[in-house]
Amino acid sequence: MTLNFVHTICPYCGTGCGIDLIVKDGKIAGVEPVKFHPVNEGKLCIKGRYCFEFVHSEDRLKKPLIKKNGEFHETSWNAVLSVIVKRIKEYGDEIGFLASAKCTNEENYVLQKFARVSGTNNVDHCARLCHAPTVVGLGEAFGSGAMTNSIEDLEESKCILIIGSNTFEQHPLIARRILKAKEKDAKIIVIDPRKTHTAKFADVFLQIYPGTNVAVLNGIMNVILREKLYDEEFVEKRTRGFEEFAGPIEKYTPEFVSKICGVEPELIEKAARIYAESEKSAIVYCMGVTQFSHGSDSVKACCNLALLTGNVGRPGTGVNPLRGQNNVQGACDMGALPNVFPGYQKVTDEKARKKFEEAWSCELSGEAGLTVTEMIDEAGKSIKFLYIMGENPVISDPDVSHVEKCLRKLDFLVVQDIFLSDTAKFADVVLPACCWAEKDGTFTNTERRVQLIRKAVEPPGEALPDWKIVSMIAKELGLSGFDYSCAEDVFNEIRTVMPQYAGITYRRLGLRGIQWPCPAEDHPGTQILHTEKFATPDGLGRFTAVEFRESAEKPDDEYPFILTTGRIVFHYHTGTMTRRSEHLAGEVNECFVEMNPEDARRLGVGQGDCVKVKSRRGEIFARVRLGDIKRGVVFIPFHFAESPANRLTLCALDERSKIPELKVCTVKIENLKVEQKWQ
Ligand SMILES: Nc1nc2c(c(=O)[nH]1)N[C@H]1C(S)=C(S)[C@@H](COP(=O)(O)OP(=O)(O)OC[C@H]3O[C@@H](n4cnc5c(=O)[nH]c(N)nc54)[C@H](O)[C@@H]3O)O[C@H]1N2
Ligand SMILES: Nc1nc2c(c(=O)[nH]1)N[C@H]1C(S)=C(S)[C@@H](COP(=O)(O)OP(=O)(O)OC[C@H]3O[C@@H](n4cnc5c(=O)[nH]c(N)nc54)[C@H](O)[C@@H]3O)O[C@H]1N2
Ligand code: SF4
Ligand SMILES: [Mo]
Repeated sequence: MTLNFVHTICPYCGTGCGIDLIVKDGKIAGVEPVKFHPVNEGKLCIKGRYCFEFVHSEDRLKKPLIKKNGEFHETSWNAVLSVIVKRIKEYGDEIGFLASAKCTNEENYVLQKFARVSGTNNVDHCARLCHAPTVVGLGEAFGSGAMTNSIEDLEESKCILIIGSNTFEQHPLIARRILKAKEKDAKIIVIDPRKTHTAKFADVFLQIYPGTNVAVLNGIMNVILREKLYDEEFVEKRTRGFEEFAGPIEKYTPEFVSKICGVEPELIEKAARIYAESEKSAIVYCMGVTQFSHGSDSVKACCNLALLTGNVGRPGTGVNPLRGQNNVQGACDMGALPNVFPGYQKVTDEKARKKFEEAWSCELSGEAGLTVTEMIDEAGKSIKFLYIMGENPVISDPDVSHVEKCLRKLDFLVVQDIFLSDTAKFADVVLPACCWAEKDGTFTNTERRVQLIRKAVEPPGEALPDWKIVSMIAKELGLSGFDYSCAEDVFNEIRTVMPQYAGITYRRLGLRGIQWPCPAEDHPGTQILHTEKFATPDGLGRFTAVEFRESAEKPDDEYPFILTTGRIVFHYHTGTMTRRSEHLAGEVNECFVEMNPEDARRLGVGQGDCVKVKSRRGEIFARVRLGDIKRGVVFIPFHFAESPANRLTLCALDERSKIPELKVCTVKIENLKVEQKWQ
């Protein structure tokens, strides 16, 4: 028997916990948390504990597949490469790419380079459905769209305001730090329509209606201004735009705001005083802030609040968007976005473009490309060929009936995945990729920590690392600059074009990783951003006036409930990985709709009953789960392909960031009375 321990990182959420995979005779037999890891300190959540269970699934993709007469047939790499290359040549720039926050930095770098060198900036990924408003809003206010402080640093805080984040279920090992802060007497404020596991630990809980964050945050700032609880010195020395911002706040009195968000004025006042009067206050936010047609405004309101009270640039403070996917921070850093090259250098900036033209020896387009949702909409029009690496939009995009219709209009669809996902079923060609345990590379977690992942086991069949597949296609097309022999080769190129990563080497990463910016090899990396000045052109933090706007759909007689969607602790997104895990699927394996008990009573339904949930886009079945959720609001997780929440959601976009409003749409609920099986 051979036994090996391979140090790597958990493949699920952006917390980035350090793990050792226990490899017995070439198969993963278990997981141990790394004791001295700076993020998880020897602890794991349940997903981390069982993160290896999908790796050796029988139904992993093992060979390239090609569709003929509606059926997939196994084929060789050579055959499939020549088909893809022939098609790419046919479509010129009518082509789009979806990169992947599940893949490594190296893989995302190679994919976006391939897209750009082939002449298009049509490259984007699931950050569009996630933290695109953070990249825009936090980017404008502070000059950088990344989490300002560190996970460990949260323990220093005296007040943590958690808005739109169910940290205890979605970032459990960050929640652990919040609990440690609470043990040291920090006050916890939670703003959420649901009394989540996170909200149960709150000292003050504001149970608002979905879509009313801007109102409640403006209300809090109204109290802070009125009671002169703000930090005048910070505002004067380190910010600009205060006057323009403060004027419009006047009308957001707690009484006015209370009517919009359904929370007592006294609670808003209480939250305002605790946040402003604590010596160090941190804001933690996630999808309950970003996934709205006004997502960028909510992010800016969070920034305004931190600037107003001088809660930036010190330990225990900051504005901390919790990045979702294991490598969504990295995929953004790598330029898997339509408007920026690696390192957030704008494609429209001539100097930046020249730099990349020189580095990659090619001509580059100076026009921003299309986003995920735009590429899907343009399918069959300006996009004829779509290449999807590690995303599953048929379950994860809003209004999936529309997505399916669009994918059918494509001339050619390539899907590169580890399983035959629901999206792969629409493909003309499916390419088998290695999963995280079968390759080397780096992930960048939510606190900007770049960390090594290491190959632990051999891939199934002929599956290859994503960077290798894309490089093979590029070379087959005759492009130069894709002769990488290993992931480290790619990383060494990344360092030369991205100042934030310039000082990072594989050797330096060791077991703890390094937090960017790290400009030189003797630089230790950066724990806290904006300590002396902001990353804006003039070094000042920028206030922006934001007004409350309503969500795209409002409840009416026909569709009386507000539906909000999200996650549970046991499952991950579209379920391709967690639903193949015996232990995780064993916990929860069917869709539910969380309802207020009083709403359920009026409908005549109870715990466990099967109901039909219907929106203007479609309908699904789910089982009733009673919970502490605002009256008139229901919650459905989007993990279950047989009852996809995204049949119901709509594609109303935030104008600035193009994120869809995944957290608010309206539905009706029908009591099926008789038990119906829907699978
Ligand atoms: N177990 C698990 N963990 C995950 C993931 C997963 O799929 N499963 N996914 C990862 C990813 S990619 C991401 S982005 C994160 C997401 O992590 P979270 O954002 O924490 O998760 P969600 O369930 O999408 O939504 C968070 C909260 O927003 C609340 N909410 C809804 N509407 C509003 C509103 O109008 N205002 C406020 N203040 N709150 C509102 C919801 O009730 C919910 O509690 O999780 C990451 N971690
Ligand atoms: N209604 C609703 N919809 C939502 C959300 C919501 O809150 N509500 N949240 C949104 C958010 S925040 C996000 S981030 C998105 C997530 O949306 P997606 O990224 O589409 O969801 P995942 O299930 O993570 O899909 C990842 C795919 O990559 C595959 N994969 C895993 N590892 C690898 C690998 O190493 N290589 C390759 N090639 N493939 C791999 C998986 O099998 C899976 O098919 O969903 C969004 N959709
Ligand atoms: S908190 Fe996230 S990274 Fe850590 S073990 Fe759980 S899923 Fe994995
Ligand atoms: Mo996400």
